[in-house]
This record gives sequence, C-alpha cells and structure tokens, in this order.
Amino acid sequence: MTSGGIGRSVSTWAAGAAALLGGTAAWANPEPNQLNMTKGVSEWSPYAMHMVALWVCVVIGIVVFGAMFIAMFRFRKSRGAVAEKWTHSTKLEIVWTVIPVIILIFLAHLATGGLTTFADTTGSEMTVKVTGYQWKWRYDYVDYKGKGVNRVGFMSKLEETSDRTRQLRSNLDPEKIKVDGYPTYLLDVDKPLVVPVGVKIRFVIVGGDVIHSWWVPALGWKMDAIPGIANAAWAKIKEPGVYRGQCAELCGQDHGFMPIVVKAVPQAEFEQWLASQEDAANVEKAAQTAQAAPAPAPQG
Ligand SMILES: [Cu+2]
Repeated sequence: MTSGGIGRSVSTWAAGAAALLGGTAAWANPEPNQLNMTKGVSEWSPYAMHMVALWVCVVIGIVVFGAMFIAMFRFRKSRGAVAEKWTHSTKLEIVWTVIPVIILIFLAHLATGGLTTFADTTGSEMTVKVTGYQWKWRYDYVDYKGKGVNRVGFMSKLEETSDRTRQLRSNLDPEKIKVDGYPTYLLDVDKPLVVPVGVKIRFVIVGGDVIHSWWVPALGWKMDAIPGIANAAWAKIKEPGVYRGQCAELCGQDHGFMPIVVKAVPQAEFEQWLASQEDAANVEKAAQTAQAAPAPAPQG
C-alpha cells in the first residue's frame, strides 16, 4: 500500500480522533495554546500517521495503567490479598512479546511509507533554493514548469515593526502587531516567499554560514539548512494562504528573529508575479550594464 493510500484510509479515522481532541478546524498556522500537530495544507502531511501513533499510545497507556491501578487497589494487603506463588508463564510471555512486535511493525510500516513519499522530489514542476543566513533567509527561484527562472531571488528578513519592538526598552507593544487579526510579532517578514498552489515544488535547502532549519508547520516538515549539504524536500500546497514558520535550529544570537512566510497564490497570479519579478531583474541588469560600459568614444 502506498503512503497516500495509508493517508486516505486513516484520514477519516484521524478526523474523528481530531474532533475528540478538541475541534475539527483545519489548522494551518500555529494558534495560541494549540496542543496537537497542525494538519497541514500540503498534499503530503504526517498528520494521519501522527494521529495513529498517538491513539496507539493512548490505548496502550490506558491498558497498562488501568491494569496497574486495578492490581494496586483491588488486590492490596489490607483487603486480604495473598500473593500467587507461580513465577513463569510461557503462554503469557509469548502473548506480550508478539502483540508489541505486531504494533511496532505496523507503526514502522506507516512511518517508512510516509518517509519515502516525503523524500521523493521527482516530478517537481518548480525548484526554489532556500539559503539560511544569520539571521535571515534567501530565496532563489531556479525553475518553473521546465523553464529556468531569470535572476529572481531575494533576502527575506524580519519586518520592521517587529524588529523595532523587540529592541531593549522600545516600549512598543508586541500584542499590537497583527496581520488580518492574526498576531504576527516576530512572525512576519519584509518579503514573503511567493509560491503557486497545486504545483509540486522542490525546495533545495542549504546553509550559508551555520546550521539553520527551515520550518513551516503547515507544510508538514522541517529541513536542516546545512553549509555544504543540499537537502531537498517538497510541498504541493492545496489552498491559497499565508503560512508562517521559523528557524528551528539554534543558530546564534538572533535565531528567534528570522521568521518564514510562505504566500501561496493561484497559479495565474503566481505566473504574473514571477514575470514581473523577472522584468524588474532585467531592467536592473540593463541599468548595471549601461553604468559599467565605458563611455562611447567621441565622434569625428
Ligand atoms: Cu537560524
């Protein structure tokens, strides 16, 4: 069975489980006091696997602690309980060895299927190179639908209001920083990474100085950005929206101040945006060439 199949077969069950855990909201961005993992907005998500593992653990916990408390209270000395004298039961040994082995094989099967799908970036229609720096991110658009992208790349760093507010004795109120009612203190950037929905995007992730980690919970994964190693991951975002994340690897003094914002837009809108970025890059390049060219020799 493919992990997609597993995802589908357990997703109905997981949805019910999620309802039990408190709310069926399709969480995209982390919410205050959120306990559970976000469901994610990408085609691949570890959420279903996570819910299965969680409920396996809950059931085992109830059975083990239940048996322990029944033994402690019902069979206590003050009630006249007398200890059994036997010391070994081969039948019992077999039962409590085989059952955990079956559970572990089942969980390993789910996890392996999920991870192989996650690691498979083939069939991507777009590549974005992500570089982590102390303390900002750089995004370079490499290709889109089989065509190389011409010089589109930029730095993305903490937006100004958060940056001013975070300074010592700024006397500014972090709670006032919001975008569409969502608190964005230390969670907003000057230039977001713009991507299309419905397109399998390969992210090639590297570190420009030290180890960082690119993490957007709504995409369902985080990936280390290591100098000298190109890690890859993919996402195929299902719904347009703004998805926020943070650096997830302690990378120095301002580790907490290098958020990530992914803005997913419909494909047509993305293509327009990409074309305008390419045009701007071309104009800039032409201006630079004109400046660098030697002055024309005087005529006659
Ligand atoms: Cu970092």
